Amino acid sequence: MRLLHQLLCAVVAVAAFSLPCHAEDKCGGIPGIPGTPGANGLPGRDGRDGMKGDPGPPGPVGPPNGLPGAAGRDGLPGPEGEKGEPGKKGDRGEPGPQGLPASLDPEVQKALRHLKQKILRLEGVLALEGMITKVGDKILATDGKEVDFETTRQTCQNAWGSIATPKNEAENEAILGIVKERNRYAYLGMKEGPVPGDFLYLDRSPLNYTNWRRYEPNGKGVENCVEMYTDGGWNDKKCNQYRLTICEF
Ligand SMILES: [Ca+2]
Repeated sequence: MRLLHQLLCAVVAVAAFSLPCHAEDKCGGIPGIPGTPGANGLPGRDGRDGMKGDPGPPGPVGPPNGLPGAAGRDGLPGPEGEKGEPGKKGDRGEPGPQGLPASLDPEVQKALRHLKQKILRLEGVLALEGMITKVGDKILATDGKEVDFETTRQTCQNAWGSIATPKNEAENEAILGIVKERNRYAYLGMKEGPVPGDFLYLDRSPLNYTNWRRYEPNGKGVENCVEMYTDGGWNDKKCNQYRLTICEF
């Protein structure tokens, strides 16, 4: 160390010596040997944080049977499940306050008038198109098909009506209008009762209007149904013939 110090001093002396001498300088003798370096200063302040380094490699897989991690977030909702069994019927609630009778309730009356008007308009359209015949409170209609008595009865019932049953001359004429237009006989809503020759309405009540043709009914218990001819007269006939379906509503 000492040797290094001496060497350093010599280098400095030679360097200083070799410097050119300017006019203003006092070029004198050989400069002295520099003193020993001072002690180290105090440590400087910490520098700024450096840039973030790259992420390190993933760590090793932990041992099996390790503790489970925290639960993940909820997934998307799954598809809708099947409809469950209906629940049990609840108890009957308390009755509500009594309202006005419909006949006195102006709102109900207004709604009824409105409905009636609409229905009348619809009936007008259907009558105009020849799809219905109005007679009194009844509406008559045909689907144009010819089937046996039982099918006619069922067809009319399925349409929320019943097989055409004339109970006065006006109704008989109205049914006749359809029979003549289609030029097909039609079964009427009546059948022979337990007594041969005694015909009844389908609710088993006695007929209050008839329009038998001459010498009819003559089936004597064999012709249990009644058909209308194209002159409006009635004939008792077997029930398995194909006749025009005419219903009343
Ligand atoms: Ca007959």
